[in-house]
Amino acid sequence: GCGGDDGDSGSGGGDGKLVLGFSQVGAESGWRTANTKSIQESAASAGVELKFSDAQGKQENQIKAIRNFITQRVDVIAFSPVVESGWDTVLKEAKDANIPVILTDRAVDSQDTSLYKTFIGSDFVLEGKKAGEWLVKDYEGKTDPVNIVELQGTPGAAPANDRKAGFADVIKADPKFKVVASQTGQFTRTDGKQVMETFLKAQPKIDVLYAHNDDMGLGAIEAIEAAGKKPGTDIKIITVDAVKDGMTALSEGKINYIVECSPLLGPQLMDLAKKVKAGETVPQRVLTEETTFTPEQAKAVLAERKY
Ligand code: GZL
Repeated sequence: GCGGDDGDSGSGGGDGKLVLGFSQVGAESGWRTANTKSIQESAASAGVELKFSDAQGKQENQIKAIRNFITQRVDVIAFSPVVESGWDTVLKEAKDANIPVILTDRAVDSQDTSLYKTFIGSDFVLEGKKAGEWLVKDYEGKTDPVNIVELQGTPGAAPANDRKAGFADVIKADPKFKVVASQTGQFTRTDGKQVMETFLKAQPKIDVLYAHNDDMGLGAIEAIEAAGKKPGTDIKIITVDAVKDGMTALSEGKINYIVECSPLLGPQLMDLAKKVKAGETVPQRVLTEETTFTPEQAKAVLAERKY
């Protein structure tokens, strides 16, 4: 706090810096580590004092971190909710403490949108639709059954729920598409590999893998190659994120299509935090810019990719 003993000097760091408490999901994927790097680097260059907490994928750790930020009277709280549900109580505590909250990356299912000032992140349903649209186009004019296996993200997480829904909504247009197996791979390479091994044993014929992120797709590629099959040829693969390792596999033709999900939310987060602290109105929803990639497009941009 400042020199004069005016009791609780209210929010703000000693030197008037904006103090931002951030609760991160964990470090489960290449996307997550790139997202953390973006937030930490942006805070430093924006002169924001960042209190950063890693929840190791547990909601109770995020709730604890948010309560700590309230006790420390940070200026703004931001977090990426590991799952959609169960946030109303702690968000009401932040509101009662008059500390504004910003959602990043993933959404919450709270009906009361006064519990947070803004949500900056991707449209995950659209990402799922883009994945489905590529598949529909790739199999245009064909009539044989297309057996799809799906590696879902973390159960209850917005990207897992929405990428599944968007994809299903598009492929339902043609009954030749059948999701013959769908299971969580927790957004990690390890689990993606293990679940793909069980799919390969259980399914007589797999034509396509739809993985909700690159990391699970990369784990699945190891299982597919260990089974003596060619990823991208014997089994077509669609993933989401477009992190460096995913884009490398795409450029090699081991993945056929990647829907980008940008982790570079740091700069906009710092800008929004400053506006919120200054009491300026901010948009309720800030959508991230992102595109899609084919192998040819991946080859063209691989060298310049930031993450
Ligand atoms: C999406 C993000 C997801 C990524 C995964 O915005 O929440 O979590 O797609 C990450 O790679 O684990």
